[in-house]
Amino acid sequence: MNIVSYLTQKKKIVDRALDACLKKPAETPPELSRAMRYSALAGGKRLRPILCMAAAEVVGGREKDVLPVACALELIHTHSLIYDDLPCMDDDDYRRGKLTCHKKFGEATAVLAGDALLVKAFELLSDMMRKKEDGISADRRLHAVNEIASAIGDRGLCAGQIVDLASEGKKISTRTLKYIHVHKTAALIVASVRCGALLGGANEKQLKALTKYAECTGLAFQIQDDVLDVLGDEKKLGKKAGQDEKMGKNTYPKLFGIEASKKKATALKNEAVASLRAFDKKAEPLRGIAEFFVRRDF
Ligand code: GRG
Repeated sequence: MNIVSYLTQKKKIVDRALDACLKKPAETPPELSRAMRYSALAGGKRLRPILCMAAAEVVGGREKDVLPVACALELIHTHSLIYDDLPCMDDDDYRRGKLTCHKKFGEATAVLAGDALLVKAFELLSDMMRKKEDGISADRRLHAVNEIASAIGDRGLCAGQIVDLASEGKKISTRTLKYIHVHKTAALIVASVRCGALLGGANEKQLKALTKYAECTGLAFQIQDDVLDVLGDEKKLGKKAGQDEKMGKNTYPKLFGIEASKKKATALKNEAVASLRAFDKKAEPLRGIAEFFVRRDF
């Protein structure tokens, strides 16, 4: 399958849905709405929502039924990017080819826009809890919401981020590096796949296989991100390269070198693809996404 055209087509679906859910309600202050829309509609790859939809479809679910959850995942991801770029965190001026939210709107507005996007995500998720017509059980819906909440807080993104920040300029073990990557990046990727699978109707065995797939691709994604920070083209990346080195970040290339990092990412990709062996050709998008994660140049 042509994974690039698949991703392009799915991105359009997600972009349209995000645009609709971020239409400014009359009572929202215009500056807040502008900042939320600026960052959320700034042209990300939409990989987390696409993974969620692909995971639902591989177990027989329908894309349209998980689209609100897919959007919620992207809003959470955007929140994390806005925060990650703040001066108190990674202090970046560019993201997705544009000025970062705080550079464009100021720090206070960026923090509030990030918060409002995070809360909007849970608004979408709680709206989803009330739906009945798609036949998904209340138990599965609740499970999905819980997966997301546990993936982003003190055992997920926040945990990975705080250890990442505390490790800047220090020598850390391979174990700590893996902890950072697994929590700061892979956790949301795993939650995206697991939510799609749960809502799509996965049985225990399918959920286990898809979780393994997501853990491997999630880590491979961050390793490739580290590699791109060294080798990538700033225009394609839409942000400054070489930032990890500048900030004294601990990365796979820093600890093991570029070639070993690429090999590790490829080995993880192979493991991810192998975990899909029980699925038929409906799993082609997931296989393609795993390949894309380690071959991408943006
Ligand atoms: C979500 C409650 C909550 C807190 C966030 C700031 C923070 C805590 C965590 C930082 C997480 C972070 C930004 C990790 C990096 C992940 C990563 C590699 C992002 C780039 O993802 P892409 O390439 O970006 O999918 P696009 O722009 O395409 O969406």
